[in-house]
Amino acid sequence: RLTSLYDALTKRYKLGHKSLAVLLDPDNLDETSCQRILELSTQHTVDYFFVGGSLVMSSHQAALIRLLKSQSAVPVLLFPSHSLHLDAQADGILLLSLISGRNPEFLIGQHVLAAPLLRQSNLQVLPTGYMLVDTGRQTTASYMSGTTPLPYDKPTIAACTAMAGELLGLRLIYLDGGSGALYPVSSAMVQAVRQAVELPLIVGGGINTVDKAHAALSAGADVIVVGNHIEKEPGFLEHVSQVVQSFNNVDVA
Ligand code: 1GP
Repeated sequence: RLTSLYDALTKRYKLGHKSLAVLLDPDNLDETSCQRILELSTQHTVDYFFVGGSLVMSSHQAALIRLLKSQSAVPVLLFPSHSLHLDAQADGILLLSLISGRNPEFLIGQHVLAAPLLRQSNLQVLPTGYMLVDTGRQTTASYMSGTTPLPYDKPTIAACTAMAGELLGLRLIYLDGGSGALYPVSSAMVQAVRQAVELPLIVGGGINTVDKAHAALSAGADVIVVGNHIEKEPGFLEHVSQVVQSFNNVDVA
């Protein structure tokens, strides 16, 4: 089913309008940082909260989503690593198919378990081709999914993978260096994927300076995701939000 969140995202992509997603990992976030992030998100543009992590304890996640929904109008999207991580309090879900890997469990298995629950819920579903990229050290996501990430310096493989995802009907591509990556996905890879598909492109992992944010957006990311660095230093939210807004000269109705 197409959804209003997806329609809005596509509209922004077609207008070249860039977005910021702040990833909150329920297991890493302390309450003080969370309150500070919420406060900053009322002063500086945040387009999405992504909630998830590779080792989520669901009680923490439920409490976090409840807090976000009670204090903020920013849409909350689940960024699940497992079908156990569904939560109907969120607005939507990035339904990730891990197309960089060859583990059927994360290509389709978890989705089969989740499908009836998703149908019963009001969660907006955003079918997403999820691509993990090798960025210098094994990330939790790569280890937990039992998959080999895309080689860092092979943009063509990334482009063909994204193309296959688009042909299979996925609606978004998420290129991820993994949480706390030593360095982000290369500009060459972001550009190659951007040129290969006509889908909104999300890029995250290791974006911890304004220069890295700028590089990802310049290379063609439509949405950048920042997790760790905002969790550690909430003040970075202001700086990265300003970088995103500097790209947005077109008004979106
Ligand atoms: C990880 O893309 C996200 O899945 C965000 O990564 O925590 O390194 O910002 P960071």
